[in-house]
Amino acid sequence: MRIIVHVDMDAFYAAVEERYNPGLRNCPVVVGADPKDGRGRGVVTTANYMARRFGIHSALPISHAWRLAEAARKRGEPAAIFISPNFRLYGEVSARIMQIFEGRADAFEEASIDEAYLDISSLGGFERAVEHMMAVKNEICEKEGLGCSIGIGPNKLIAKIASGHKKPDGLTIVRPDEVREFLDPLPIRAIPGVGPKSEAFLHQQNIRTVKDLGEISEAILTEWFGKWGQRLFEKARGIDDSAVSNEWTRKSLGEQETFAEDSRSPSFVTEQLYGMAERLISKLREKEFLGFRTVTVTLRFSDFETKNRSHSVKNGIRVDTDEQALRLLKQEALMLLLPFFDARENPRGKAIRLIGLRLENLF
Ligand code: TTP
Ligand code: MG
Repeated sequence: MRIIVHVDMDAFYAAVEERYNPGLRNCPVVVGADPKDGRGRGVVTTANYMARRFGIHSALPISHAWRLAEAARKRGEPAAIFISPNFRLYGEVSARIMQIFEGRADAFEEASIDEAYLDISSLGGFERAVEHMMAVKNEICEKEGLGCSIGIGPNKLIAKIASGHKKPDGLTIVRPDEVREFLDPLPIRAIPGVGPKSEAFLHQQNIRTVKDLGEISEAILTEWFGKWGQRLFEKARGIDDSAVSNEWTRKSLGEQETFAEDSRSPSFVTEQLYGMAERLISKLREKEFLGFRTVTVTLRFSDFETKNRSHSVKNGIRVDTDEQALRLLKQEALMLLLPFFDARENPRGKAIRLIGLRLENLF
């Protein structure tokens, strides 16, 4: 079982400003361009939660933010304080927080200046994961004086949506058997990658919640969005196999493909896998790697059950000097694939929906 965490710092730039300037505490804080008494150009970078109550948020024109702050002040609210960003400071704080994360996870991925994914699967259960993350949250609060929101789930997609679920200072856990009930009622915009354009288009089709989206066939989504439609189909079901890693491009190289129709044909699936093997070997050579040590085959059945099978070759397979590299890779891949066509890995004879091939431990 995978246990994946997404952490997102609360009102990050504004919170850092508050930390280093105690005079700002309990004040609405807006970080961004100079408002110049309402004539300023540029936008809000971020606002703390007090300022957000006035309707001020990231990307809002600073002149607009200034008017909202003035209106609030006239209603008797505290005056908002506008600050120009100190990016160097935010970068330094971010680097220290990332170090805390890195030391507290099996694998870690810096997703942006104030966001990270942690793979903590080795803890073995969600209760222990929650305790662990509460401790990390406390550590960040004590050492850096900052708050964050945390999502814990079976993959990066669910963890990311969960961390935004209760903000600020939130902790949301979505266990594997709760994914459906968690996702269904959410608006489609909650799915990472669904921006204003896709949202407007889907609204026109009367698709508003993730549940609505889940009822649309993959064929239709592909017709509407091309390849992204396939990802959307999977996201609506809470599926995401991507690994938590800062170096996925360097440490591994892979491809996966969802078939136009589920398949039970060994020759068809093998042919697809061999095609990937050929492309991956060329890519590896293109990128001037010398070789790889581990081969992983990912297989998803028609019911979405997904399995990964890996095999490592002791001294690796070299692609720079070994003419046989492609043949050896095909052999490795086939050994990993074949059990899926018999009782060893597929006793009920399910059809195959997706196949993936990944080369890891590159050198
Ligand atoms: P976010 O995590 O999106 O925002 P946030 O941390 O300020 O607030 P919260 O997570 O509690 O909703 O972005 C992190 C930082 O990135 C943010 O503090 C400022 C910066 N940022 C921009 O520069 N421009 C933007 O449009 C956004 C959204 C953020
Ligand atoms: Mg944030």
